[in-house]
Amino acid sequence: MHISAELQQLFARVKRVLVLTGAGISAESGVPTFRGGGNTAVWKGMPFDVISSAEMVERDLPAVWEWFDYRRNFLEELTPNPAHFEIASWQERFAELTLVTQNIDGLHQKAGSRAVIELHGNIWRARCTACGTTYSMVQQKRPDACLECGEALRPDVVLFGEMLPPGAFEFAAALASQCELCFVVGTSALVYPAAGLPEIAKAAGAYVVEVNPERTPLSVLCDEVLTGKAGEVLPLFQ
Ligand code: BJW
Ligand code: ZN
Repeated sequence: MHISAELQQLFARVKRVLVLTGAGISAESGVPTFRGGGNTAVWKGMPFDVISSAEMVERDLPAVWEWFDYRRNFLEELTPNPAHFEIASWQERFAELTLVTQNIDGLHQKAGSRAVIELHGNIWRARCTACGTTYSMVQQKRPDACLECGEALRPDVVLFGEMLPPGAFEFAAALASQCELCFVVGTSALVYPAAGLPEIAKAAGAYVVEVNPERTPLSVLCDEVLTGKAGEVLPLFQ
């Protein structure tokens, strides 16, 4: 693994850094990724883009809950890996560090990252389908129905065909257009609008670095591609 002299110098002097992460950063913690790696998520014969869709919430909410309850159970035992910890340490290193994640697993927060911009929600929260009240499921069960209005609850995550949390992308996009260095870690960069953030950073003049064992559609746009696992590559910046 070779980190260029240019990147090392930038890393030592820049003030504003943005990191976009995807499922690959949690792979070494034991979280299956969505695409590729032979570990593609399937639930009772349904590919994840069928079960994790707005349509399925309408059609069969109990099945959606079964799938998310199963995943929360599985995630409970998992811990952050060196990649999560390295990024958490960057909060102290840079004047402004923005961490934007597509992950819903909460492992960045477990590693000590604060103010994580979660574009696709969080698996540890439920949300009322009618009034939007949210309920934490961290070490507690969700109520059977909304305590405010009695309507059904759903996972507070962004499924295919749904809008991102209001303002989250716009906030991240504004920071992407101001950063000097942008890391794209462990994402297949296929899902939009998240995959648009490095494009915004690049267009605004940032140096864009990808960390991934495989190439992605973003690789050609990147100034540097660090081919390898996040948990092995990121600690090299220490
Ligand atoms: C490692 C590693 C290691 C392995 N170290 N790396 C423009 C064109 C066409 C379509 C659209 C468009 N704009 C929007 C859309 C529609 C859609 C979309 O993007 N579709 C594309 C697939 C084409 N987007 C949406 O629907 C979004 N909403 C939206 O745009 O609202 C406006 C709107 C509404 C209605 C109509 C149209 C527009 C919402 C997207 C929500 C995504 N939700 C999911 C599921 C969450 C719930 C759940 O978990 O079940 O989020 S999908 C899934 O993909 C999940 C992820 O966050 C997301 C991204 O995946 P990610 O993180 O990149 O993971 P993988 O598995 O794909 O890749 C892993 C990578 O890691 C690989 O590259 C490996 O090589 C690598 N890796 N080990 C480092 N150790
Ligand atoms: Zn409600």
